[in-house]
Amino acid sequence: MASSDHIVLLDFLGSPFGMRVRLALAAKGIEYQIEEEDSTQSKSSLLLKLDTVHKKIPVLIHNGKPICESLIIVAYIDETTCFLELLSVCSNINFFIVIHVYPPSDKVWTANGEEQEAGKKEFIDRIKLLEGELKSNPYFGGETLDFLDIAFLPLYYWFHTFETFGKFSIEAECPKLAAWGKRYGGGIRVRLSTSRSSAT
Ligand SMILES: N[C@@H](CCC(=O)N[C@@H](CS)C(=O)NCC(=O)O)C(=O)O
Repeated sequence: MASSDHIVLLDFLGSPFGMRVRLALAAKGIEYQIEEEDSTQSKSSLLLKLDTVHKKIPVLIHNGKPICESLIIVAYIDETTCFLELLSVCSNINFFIVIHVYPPSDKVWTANGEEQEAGKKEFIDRIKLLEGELKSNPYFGGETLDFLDIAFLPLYYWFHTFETFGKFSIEAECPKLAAWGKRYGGGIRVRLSTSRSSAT
């Protein structure tokens, strides 16, 4: 990606998947415009045109070319820039864990009774795996952040929701992970403006 490139992110505020892309763009220092979808309205014609299969945000538009699926977009950003090799230190096991931690997390706050308890147990088991991967490092990448930091951090902003609905403490279950979230999630500055671009 060159500084003259036209980069637009189709997203809406609060989406953990969109947040992955914002984090990757921020980590690389890439300037971009945001085209905000209104989650309370029907899908925009732009989204329907760009993601004809799943019709989901985020979509990154690089010089008019759409790229869909948050982790594919993060990989694409990494491959087309050279400031920081986010993928180089990411193992397959990390990739597997982060993909499989999202589905049970939904059940913690949307389900009830046995289904919620099962989701909670599964979620805690998986974040414990992540806690193990962190070891005693500040980031999953060691001294610098890597793909797993970016792929997982958006879920950190939901920790309070999971704890409130699931009635448990992530800090008690995974103290290192909670500390990682505070350190990394509290310090990062991601652009959250809602300015509309002229992308069509
Ligand atoms: N696997 C996709 C998931 C994206 C996703 O679920 N996006 C949600 C917003 S958080 C969406 O667009 N939902 C609209 C829908 O399901 O129709 C990714 O990682 O990009």
